[in-house]
Amino acid sequence: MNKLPVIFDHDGGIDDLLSLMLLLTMEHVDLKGVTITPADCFLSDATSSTLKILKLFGREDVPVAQGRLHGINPFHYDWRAQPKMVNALPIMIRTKENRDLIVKQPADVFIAEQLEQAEHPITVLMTGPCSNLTAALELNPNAKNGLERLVWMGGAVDVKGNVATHNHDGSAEWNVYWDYLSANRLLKSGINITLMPLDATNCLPIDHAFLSELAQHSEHRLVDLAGQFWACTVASIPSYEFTYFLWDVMATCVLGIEPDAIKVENCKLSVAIHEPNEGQTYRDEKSGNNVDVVVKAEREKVITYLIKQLKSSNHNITNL
Ligand code: AGV
Ligand code: CA
Repeated sequence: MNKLPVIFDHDGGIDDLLSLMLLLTMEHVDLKGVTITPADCFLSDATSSTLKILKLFGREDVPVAQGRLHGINPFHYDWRAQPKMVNALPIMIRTKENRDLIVKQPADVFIAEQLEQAEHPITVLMTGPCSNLTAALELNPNAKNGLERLVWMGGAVDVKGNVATHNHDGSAEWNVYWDYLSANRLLKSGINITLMPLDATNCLPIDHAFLSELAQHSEHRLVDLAGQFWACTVASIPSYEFTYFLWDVMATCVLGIEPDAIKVENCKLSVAIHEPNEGQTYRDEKSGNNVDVVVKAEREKVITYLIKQLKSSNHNITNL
């Protein structure tokens, strides 16, 4: 079987780390590298969690590159600190990280090199802001040829966003908002994009119903560990603005789930770059760029797929 070559660019949030776990359960994926954006996390925490999850899955062959680029709108410090809880779980403390996996190149340079040298075009899965990939494509004009498609958790097309701050009308989603100038250029670059926006992820809040469904399967060690990770997000519940959703994990599902679980619509989108809606991803028939937008997802199919995958890879987990 020809495996799907993938680079995973994430920003260290709890669902980014869960996405890494899910990705590592996918037998058809050939993970070429993990790159980190220091956005909704602290770089050192996110590096640690990444290395430990790779170690848990026995994947000390996967290079890890750290990002050096910072966005315009920093994430709240409370949110950036959330993943510290994950790193404080006993299993994560016990698992020793292998820092030899960290490459010397910064994330943007690493991505540019990987795309340029790709034997088969690479799929980039991105669950944070897009600064690393945009920079990579601009560093090296050949890099674009090595990119099969980008699957990105970001944006809010026909629903409200999740940015709630001064001088903003609330229409933007945070991953786009953090570095909206890069997002604007990325859409214009003409690459193949599948977007997983809030429109689709809103159907899966990390609420008690979801956590209970997961808990029914927690005799499987990886499902139990995932449940522990998600439990670290519940301080966000049930606040109206700050509910946690399955965001990044749903974007990761796109790589493996049956196509009938999601509804994709080709839309012309632009990214706003001025107040009061900078970072908004809006429909723009006249000058927008083509993007495959996941407009809807089947909640139960996503949960079933997720649990199936987590169960399937039990044998890979070493020292739980
Ligand atoms: O907007 C969703 C993105 C996802 O990539 N992130 C978190 C996910 O990793 C930002 C975000 C929005 N609301 C949040 C976020 C919250 N309440 N806590 C932490 N991060
Ligand atoms: Ca994220």
